Amino acid sequence: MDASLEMIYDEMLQRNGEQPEFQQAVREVMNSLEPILVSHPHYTDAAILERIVEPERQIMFRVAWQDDAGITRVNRGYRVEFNSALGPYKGGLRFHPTVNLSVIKFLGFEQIFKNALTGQQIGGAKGGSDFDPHGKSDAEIMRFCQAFMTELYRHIGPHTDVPAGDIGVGGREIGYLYGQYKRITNRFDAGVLTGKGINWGGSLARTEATGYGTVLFAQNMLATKGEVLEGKTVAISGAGNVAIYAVEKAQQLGAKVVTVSDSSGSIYDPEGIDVALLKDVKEVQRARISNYAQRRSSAEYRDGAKPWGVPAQIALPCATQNEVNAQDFAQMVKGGVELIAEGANMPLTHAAIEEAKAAKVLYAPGKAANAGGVATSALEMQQNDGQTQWTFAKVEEKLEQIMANIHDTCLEASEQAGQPGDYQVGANVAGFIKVANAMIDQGIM
Ligand code: NDP
Ligand code: 2IT
Repeated sequence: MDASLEMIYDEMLQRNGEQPEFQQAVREVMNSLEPILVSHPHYTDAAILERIVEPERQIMFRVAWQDDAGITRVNRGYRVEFNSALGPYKGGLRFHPTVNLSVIKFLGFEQIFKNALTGQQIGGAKGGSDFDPHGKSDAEIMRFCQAFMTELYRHIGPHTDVPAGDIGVGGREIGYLYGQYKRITNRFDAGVLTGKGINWGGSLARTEATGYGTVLFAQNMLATKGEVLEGKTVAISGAGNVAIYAVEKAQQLGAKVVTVSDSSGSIYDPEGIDVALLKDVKEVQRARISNYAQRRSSAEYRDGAKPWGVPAQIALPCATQNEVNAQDFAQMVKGGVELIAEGANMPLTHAAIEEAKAAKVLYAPGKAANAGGVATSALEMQQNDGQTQWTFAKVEEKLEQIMANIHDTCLEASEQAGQPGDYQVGANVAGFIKVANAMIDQGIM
C-alpha cells in the first residue's frame, strides 16, 4: 500500500486495537484499492476510506435469560450498522461463543461490499451474541431469542435494518425472533427479518441460496477455463446451512462431494456425501457430524481433522473465518486443488490467499462467492413488499442470474484495476466503487 493508504490504515489500527479480525478484513480490502484510488482522486478527497471503515452505529447490549434449571444467564448482544449508502442495513446474526466486537465488525465490513456486489439496494450490517446454542433445549433457544429481540427490536425495521441468519441462527431462531418482534411492536412487519418460514413470509430457496450460490459461482469460474463441474471431486468444510446446500447443488450439477466437517472432526465419504442423510443428521437430529459416519458404511470419521488433503479439484470452505491457513492450503494442493470458492466469510488467512494466487489456483472471496444468501434475502424483502410469493424455480433463476452478474462484475473490475482474473481485487474494487459513489452523492456524514 502507498504512504497515504498506510496512514489511513494506521489510524484505523489505533482506533480499533485488539480487533484482529476486523483489522484483517480492512487490510484485505485496502490492499486491492490502490490503483483505483490513484486513478480516481475524488475518493481520497471525499475521505471515503476513512469514513467507510467507521461503522455508522454500533450497539452492544445485555441479554439476560433463564436456563431450564431456572438459573439466570447473561450474554452480550451486538448489532453493528456499518453502512447505509445503498439501502437499509442488511446482514445476519451470529450466535457463537467466539462472537465479540471484532468478529461482528469484520462481518459487517465485508457485508457492505458483498451487498453492493449483489446489485440490490441493501446496506451492510451484522449482529449476534456470544451465546452458544450447542446443547441448549428448544425452550432455552426460544427464551434467549426473545430476550435478544427485546432489545434489538427498537433498532431494526423493514426500511431501517433487516437482520437474518448466520452461524447458529437458522429458521428456528428467526421464527422465535420474529414472534417477539411482532409481540412487542404489535406489527406484522414481514420485511423486518429474512430467512422466515415459507408459510409466513419467507422466500422459497432462501435456505438453499448461500450454498447453491457458492457452487454456481464456482461453475462460472470454471466456465472461463472451458470446464464444467460435472465429473469433478469436491471437498467441503462445515456441515451447517451453507455446507449442506453446497453439497446438494454440486451433486445436482454432476460433481462428487467427498467431505463435510464440524468443529470436532471431518467426514471422508469417497462414494459421495448422501445429502438426505446429512440433512437428517444436521437439520432434524441436530447431531454431531460423527453421527453421519455411524450411519453410512462408506464414510470414515476423522476425529479432530480438517477435511483437506483428500483428492479433490475443488475446495469450498463453508465453516468459519481463518479455517484455512497456509498448511491447510498445502494439504489442498496435495489433493490436487484447482479452484477455491469461499462459502464462509473470510475462511482463508491472508497467507493462504497469497499461496493460492502464487500457485495459480482459481480463488474467489466470500464477499462474491457467498453473496447468494443475502441476495436472496433481498428477494425475500421484495416479495414481502409486494405481498407475494414467487415459486422456487423463479427465485432460483434470479439467483443464477445474480451469481453470474457478480462473477462478471468481478472480472471486469479486476481488469479495470490492472489485475485481470483476480477475483479478490475485482470484488473489492467493484463493491467499493458502488458504495463510494453513493456516499459522495449523499454528502458528508
Ligand atoms: P451454521 O451454524 O449452519 O453451520 C456452521 C458450521 O460451521 C457447523 O458445521 C459448525 O460446526 C462449523 N463451525 C463453526 N465454527 C467453527 C469453528 N470455529 N471451527 C470449525 N468449524 C466451525 O452456519 P452457516 O452454514 O450459516 O455459516 C457458515 C459460514 O457461512 C459462516 O462463515 C457464515 O458467516 C457464512 N455465511 C452464511 C450465510 C447464510 O446465509 N447462512 C450467508 C453467507 C455466508 P459446529 O457445529 O461444530 O460448531
Ligand atoms: O454473511 C451473510 O451474507 C449472511 N449471513 C446472510 C445475510 C442476510 O441478510 O441474508
